[in-house]
Amino acid sequence: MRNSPAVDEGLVADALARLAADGVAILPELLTRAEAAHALDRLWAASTESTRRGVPTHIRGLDPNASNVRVFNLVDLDPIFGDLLAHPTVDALVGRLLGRDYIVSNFSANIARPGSESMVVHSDLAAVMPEPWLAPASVNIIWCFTDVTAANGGTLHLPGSHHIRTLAEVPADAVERMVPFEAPAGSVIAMEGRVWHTSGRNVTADEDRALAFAYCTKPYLRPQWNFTRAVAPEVQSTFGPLMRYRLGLDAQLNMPNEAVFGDLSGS
Ligand SMILES: O=C(O)CCC(=O)C(=O)O
Repeated sequence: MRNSPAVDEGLVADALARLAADGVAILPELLTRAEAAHALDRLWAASTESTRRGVPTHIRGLDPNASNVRVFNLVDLDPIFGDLLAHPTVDALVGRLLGRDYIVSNFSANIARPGSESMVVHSDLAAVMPEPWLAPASVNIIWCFTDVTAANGGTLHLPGSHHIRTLAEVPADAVERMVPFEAPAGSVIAMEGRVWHTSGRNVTADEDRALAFAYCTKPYLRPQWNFTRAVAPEVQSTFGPLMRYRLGLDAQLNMPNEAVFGDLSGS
């Protein structure tokens, strides 16, 4: 992943079209199965380290039971996650959807193990911005480290719900109308922030579903994660100017509006 491939322009254009139409897009197999399996190993190691540091992997109120394993602060725990944030095709996609001055709001994982149940129905934009939700202002870039299926807890989402503007417009039968994501390991699922969704139930006997969620937003939305506080200085120092900007590691925040200031990324 350190030597990432060039931007796949066709994939980006196709994903942007599907995001506009449906609110979701699958970018198949950006990682090989071997790379996805390696990322999964790193995620379990990160989970062990996070637990050792005293951060619980089950958050009461977020998931109904402890079969959902949550891992926070991925950027601090392993360099592989910073590499994923910088993946050229994904970076191009997010930049064209939200503007090149987008920021990373959060990067965490949810491993749905057998027996996991659905969380509360929500949209990710509703978590960081009051209604009305009128335009794309965030996108979740979901890295699939395992195959994702209806049975193993593929995220249930309501296609087209990026057109919902207020809480009052969320249909009462939203959950019944939701469909699961299905994608092979190594894929990225791009889910626009206005899409209403919930985690699926993992009804398999022995299959984990491991997803890492890189939540990206317009630069004026306060991030969910304070990377400056959460990421160790020696890890922060490994990032170049663009990633430092995306993670908000420098003194200035909420300044580089391209329309006013031009391209400040240095690229
Ligand atoms: O794990 C999933 O499928 C969805 C998780 C989610 O929506 C969340 O953590 O906010």
